[in-house]
Amino acid sequence: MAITIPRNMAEEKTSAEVLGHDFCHHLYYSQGKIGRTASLYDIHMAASRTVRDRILHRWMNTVHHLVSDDFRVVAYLSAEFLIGPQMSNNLLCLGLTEAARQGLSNNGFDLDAVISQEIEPGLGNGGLGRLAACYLDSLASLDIPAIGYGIHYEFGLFSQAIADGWQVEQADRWLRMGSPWELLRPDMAYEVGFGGHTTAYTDGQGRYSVRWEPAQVIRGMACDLPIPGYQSQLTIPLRLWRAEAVEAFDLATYNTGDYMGAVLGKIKSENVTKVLYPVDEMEAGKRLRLMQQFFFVSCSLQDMLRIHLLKGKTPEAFNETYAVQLNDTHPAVAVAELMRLLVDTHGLAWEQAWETTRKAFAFTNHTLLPEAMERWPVGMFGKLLPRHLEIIYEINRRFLDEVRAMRTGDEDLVSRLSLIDESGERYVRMAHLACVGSHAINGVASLHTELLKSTVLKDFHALWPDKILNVTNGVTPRRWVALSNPRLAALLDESLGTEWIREWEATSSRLAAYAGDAGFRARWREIKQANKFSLAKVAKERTGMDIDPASLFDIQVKRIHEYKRQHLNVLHIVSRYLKLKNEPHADVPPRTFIFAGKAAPSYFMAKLIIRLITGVSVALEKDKATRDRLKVAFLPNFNVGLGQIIYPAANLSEQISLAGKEASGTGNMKFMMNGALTIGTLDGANVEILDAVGEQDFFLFGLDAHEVAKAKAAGYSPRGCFDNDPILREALGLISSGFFSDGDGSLFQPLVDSLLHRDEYMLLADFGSYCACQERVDAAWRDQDAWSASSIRNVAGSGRFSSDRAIREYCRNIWDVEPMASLGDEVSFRDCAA
Ligand code: 26V
Repeated sequence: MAITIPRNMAEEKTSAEVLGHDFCHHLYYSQGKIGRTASLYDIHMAASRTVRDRILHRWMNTVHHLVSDDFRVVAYLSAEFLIGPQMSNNLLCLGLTEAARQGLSNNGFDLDAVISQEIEPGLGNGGLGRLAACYLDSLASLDIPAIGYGIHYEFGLFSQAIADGWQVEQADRWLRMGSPWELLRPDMAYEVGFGGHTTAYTDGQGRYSVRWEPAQVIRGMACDLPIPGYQSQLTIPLRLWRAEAVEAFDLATYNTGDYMGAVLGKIKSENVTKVLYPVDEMEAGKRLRLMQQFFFVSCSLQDMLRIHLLKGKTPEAFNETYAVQLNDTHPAVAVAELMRLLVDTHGLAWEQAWETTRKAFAFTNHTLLPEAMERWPVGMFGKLLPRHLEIIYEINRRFLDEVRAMRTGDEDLVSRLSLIDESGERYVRMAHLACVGSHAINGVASLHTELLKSTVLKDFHALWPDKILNVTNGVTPRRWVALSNPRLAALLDESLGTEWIREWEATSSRLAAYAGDAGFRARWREIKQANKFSLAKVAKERTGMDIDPASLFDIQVKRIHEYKRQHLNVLHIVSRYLKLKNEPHADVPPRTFIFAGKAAPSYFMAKLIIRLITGVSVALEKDKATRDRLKVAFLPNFNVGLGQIIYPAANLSEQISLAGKEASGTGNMKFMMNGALTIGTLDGANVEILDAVGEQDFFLFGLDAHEVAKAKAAGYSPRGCFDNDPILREALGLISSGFFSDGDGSLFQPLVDSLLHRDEYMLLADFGSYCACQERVDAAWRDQDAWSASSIRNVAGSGRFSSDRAIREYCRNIWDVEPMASLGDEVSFRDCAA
């Protein structure tokens, strides 16, 4: 007999009493503990499970509709999803924060203590992975049918400690306590082949066919994380694949007496999803990285095809069921894998399969840096994926024939466009594969898209003038305002009404009217002040330093990279220090410079930049005469959770990359939404931030991208800047003297030399302009009322940087998908009986 329980019971149980009761149930039955013996870990697990129960009903319904209804689903393929802490976001989405707080408190527990226990999954390097997470949030909140596909890394990005001023990497064991949010599905698994060889044969109907016999097969198991939308009916699955051995134990080997050998295969298979690669210099020889990419792509496409066929559709109609987005080139091998599945497995003709493939895929490019372009040595690629290499050659042959037909005689063009780089050792160019196999290519900010069209993808743009589009990045106001800045959120509720959380793009501009209201400005300042106190407390806990919330908080947080120019920031700090020493009575408002960010473990210069920041921090702290007016703090282990504390506390946002190098930036948007003013170059989305607020509310400096290109073409040499600027000479001299390195004059020499001899990122060219701009910041800061008004106008102007706007553009211009109409409650707890 079916269980007689009301429909959606799991969802209706939202009162503090029932939440508290169910929490106790999980503590007792899932954790095997009672209140007196429960650790914080137990409480956290039981609380998370209680919340997960409430997500499951929407999730089950979403999945039911995804597999049974006839509409196009977005499949977002990304090697990284940096989703951040889940508990507080899930409570926010479900509207359960206060009930959960009360329910726990009724049992003597504290929600904030539970939240602080959570270990965030660090399954991404930075901007690209976090963007994918913001997009899932928007997809779910806008009721767009979607699924995220990625990799279930056992170790995420390393966690960062600072020892003797240096970065030290530690393994990120995010799963050591288990992950309460995920659902493991051992029965949902696909086999993925590697290596071996191909054989051509003629099939029953006389058609040329190819069979691939891989040498190794690895199984991918689905690990699902639910991504609820804000007050929405939808919960999107984030399906991450974990590698497993097909056979846990090789009996044949075991029988020869080789026990260790018998388990070795299992270990090797599991290695595929062991660890996330930190973006380093792109090293083409990383075979395991290519294995990771193919592994997750193959599992994802097999899963999509299974669901598609389950709907009773034909393989060639795959693109009607899925709009597949390639998040950078990491999943680009999907183009070849879908062709293989359609042609080899499902017997489609090449032309038909190609049409389906191109209609299904679209590709986002996230960088212009030449060293970041993914390419694989042909030899390695062919050994690992022999069938895919054949397919790529065939795609290339047909594509280049088309090119030759359109541009007869231009063999230079042909070799520039080719999927294979044959200028030296041969490489497969993944960006070219993605471009050719997609119906749309997009950049991530206006300037970036224009530079794509005029530089790295110039030839493609000439060939297909309508194919390259711009979709400027966005960030979710749920996590980056509502969750991270509850004080501001309360003021916004009061002044704009609560719909700003769902409609940031349409509502934020209404704030501008309040910039002229003195009472409002005063409250605005109080909120910022309180947020600065919160950050100061965290800084004290994590570094032991006292930072003064009354000082201007000038913050640069992002991956450490020479193109992002954290060392330009440092050069200015050193020049400021020299000014305070040379003119002790100068009227310079107190500032605290805050940095955070990780350096790739093998990126020597980036690590040396961290060492310089910590060296300057220590030296300035020792100087009693200046330390109350000038301070530097480096906060270790920047991640999503720390970002949530940092962005709301910023007065000034440092976005100072060399123009033309930062594709978009998304931290710049998070700062802006939280009322920081930006000091920045005309790079990435800074250009659009400036456009949104106007020059009076933005501190602009430096060369623009055209000037950079011109200066480089003219043979830029940093020497001239050095010779002409006494302040710069003095600042570099102090660094070289060992003043920031306990007297060791050689420590920072590689950094100084690189600036004096090459200065690839043109710090010296922008130094003067940057310092002058920082003086304009000082002047502006002196008028606190005007600063607050500008801060309010920045938040007001940030509407277009909501990821909801970005996702609507993808839906309209690239995916051709629409929000789901209201979902029926097709499945519920009641359906459990067979
Ligand atoms: C990769 C590599 C690898 C080789 C050495 C240097 C290097 C530098 C950067 C990268 C990252 C490439 C992909 C990426 O994360 N891009 C970031 O994507 C964000 C979201 O679109 C965007 O806001 C950032 O500007 C962009 O750097």
